[in-house]
Amino acid sequence: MYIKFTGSFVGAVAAVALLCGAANAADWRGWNIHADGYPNTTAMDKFAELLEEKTGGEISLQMFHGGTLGSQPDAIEQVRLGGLEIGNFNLGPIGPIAAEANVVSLPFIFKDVPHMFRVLEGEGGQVIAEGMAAKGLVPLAWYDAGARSFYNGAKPINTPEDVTGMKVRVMNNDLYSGMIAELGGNPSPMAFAEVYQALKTGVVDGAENNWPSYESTGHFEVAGFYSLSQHLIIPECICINADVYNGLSDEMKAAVTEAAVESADLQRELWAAREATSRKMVEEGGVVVNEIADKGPFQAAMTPVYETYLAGNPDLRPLVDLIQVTE
Ligand code: GTR
Repeated sequence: MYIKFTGSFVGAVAAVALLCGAANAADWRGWNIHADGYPNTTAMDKFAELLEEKTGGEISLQMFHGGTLGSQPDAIEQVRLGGLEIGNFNLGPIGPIAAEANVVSLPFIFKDVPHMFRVLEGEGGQVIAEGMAAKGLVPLAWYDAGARSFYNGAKPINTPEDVTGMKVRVMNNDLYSGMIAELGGNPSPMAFAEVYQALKTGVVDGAENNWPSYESTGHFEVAGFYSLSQHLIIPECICINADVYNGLSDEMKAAVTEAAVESADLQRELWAAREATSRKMVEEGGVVVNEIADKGPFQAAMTPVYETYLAGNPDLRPLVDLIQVTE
């Protein structure tokens, strides 16, 4: 068989793999919380396809969607320990493990999604990625998860006082519990899969999430007031077990990263479209969308959350400052 090695690096890898057969093939397993048709699900499937293609079949990835392999905090541990190789994770539940990554969970830290990506693509992203890698999770690429806002069944939220006494589901992260407590509410950390029932049965009064998750989970059916607080803009990653990643040749590392970055490009495109369709869908379903005229009081109430974070991580003040001065 004659194979011409003049193509791209990826072509060369594929050719070498062909010559060697699939003897060294690695079978990876990946975790994702979302349902079929969700941007992340489609993009992770694309990642699996690209991974196989770009490594010439040396690496294959079987994706497990819909959180079938467990809750997000458990899956993060699994990837850190090597029980799973890959996950599409929100940085929220990674924050308690890697303090650098927790910076993105400070309410109102990012002005908007483009600001978040500018930070991630610069020195701030480097610091966050190194902090995560030191804890066993290497981020290969960043996904978009939009902005999170409050929703509940009883009334629109316009001021922090409207949250007073309200039981609000949050992801597992003390910063989020602190955020709700500073607004006068009662935080209720809970797995994503349990939120629908909790809202329906009144175990919680409200929750917070982006448009696509609010819609795809059916939360809008049981909590019909969506108030645009946009208090959190949290990135997501395609994250890989650090030992698995570090054990790859430079060529394989490049192929794996290239597949992740192309998957992220697709995810961000699909995300933009889905945000609009999800919003339209829930509005047609009767959801009352509430613009908050002045988000200032919500932001002002977050000062103690920043102080707690910085008191526990004084060395991360430059990272917070860097994000705040990034245009
Ligand atoms: C979604 C996110 C999930 C999960 C979920 C939650 O927006 O994509 O990874 O973090 O929110 O609220 O638990």
